[in-house]
Amino acid sequence: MLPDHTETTYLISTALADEVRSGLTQHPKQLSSRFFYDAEGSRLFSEIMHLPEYYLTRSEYEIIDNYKDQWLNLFAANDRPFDLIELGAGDGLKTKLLLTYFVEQGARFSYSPVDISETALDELTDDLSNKLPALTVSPQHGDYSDALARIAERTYDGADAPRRVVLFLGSNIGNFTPADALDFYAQLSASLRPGDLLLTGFDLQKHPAVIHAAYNDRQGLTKAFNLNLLRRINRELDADFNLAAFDHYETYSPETGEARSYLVSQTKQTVTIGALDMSVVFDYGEIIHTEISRKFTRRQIDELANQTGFTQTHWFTDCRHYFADVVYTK
Ligand code: AVI
Repeated sequence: MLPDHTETTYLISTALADEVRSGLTQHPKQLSSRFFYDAEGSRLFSEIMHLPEYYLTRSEYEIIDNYKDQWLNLFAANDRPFDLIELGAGDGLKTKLLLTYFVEQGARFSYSPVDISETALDELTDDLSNKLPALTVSPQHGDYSDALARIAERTYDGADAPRRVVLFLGSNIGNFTPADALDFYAQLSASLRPGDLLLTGFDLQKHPAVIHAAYNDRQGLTKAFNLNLLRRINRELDADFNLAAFDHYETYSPETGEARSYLVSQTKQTVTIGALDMSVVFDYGEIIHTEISRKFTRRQIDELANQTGFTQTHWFTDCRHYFADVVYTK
């Protein structure tokens, strides 16, 4: 039996059950990083964003701070109101900087953060209602396909209809395989109208050692983040993973631009997953692949737009050229 908490927990547990059943019977074993973000996983990721090695957040913060006025001119061109839809908003650390500036400038816009973590979304919404009470916030709990469906179903009438501006910051796109990224952007493109915008944060290829360190920090927070997936499976699917018997291992290939995270079994062991009535045998050193974080070249970013019906119109980068926020126009 699956634990019966709220309806939401039940739905996610069902998705997690399917993932665990299929992922741990494959060779090599794998689990999707989309299950990292329970309350503890979201908390750990917020801490990762402050790590000295995790340059991504600081680089993108610098871009937003430097170009927020240009972004506002772009989003509100011809004084049109806009709907800002943020996919994977998380704790909104960087977006708050943008929202505060837009509100101060008297911009006419609403904000819809979408996130898979209900805790992160509740905290963000509470914080915004305290700090920016005048802002209209419509949070949406769900994954990216729920968000796509919502975007597609929004209908607007009249000459003053808001333009849609979709934000997909933080290199969340890097957690998709190339095929899934193409598919997702093609669907996004199909649900937007001419003139709508998509702004994506891409982590750029750079010295491999800089990238490798970002996913292998000295404090061990990335390790804890990765291992937390096993803790979640223990809690939600009545499993008995011994976290001390698994290690975190990271690779970065400058040839493919992929950082990959693994959990490694440090011993030969059998794990029982009560809710699935299943046991899983791990050999010495056997891995579970848990995450891909892709790093992009400018050419790949151009191609993604060209192949999915967008036109790339603006490119913003930080002073080290580590990260780029790129605007595609529909
Ligand atoms: C959310 N995502 C963009 C992060 C990344 O960099 O791939 C998740 C992460 N994994 C390990 N550290 C951070």
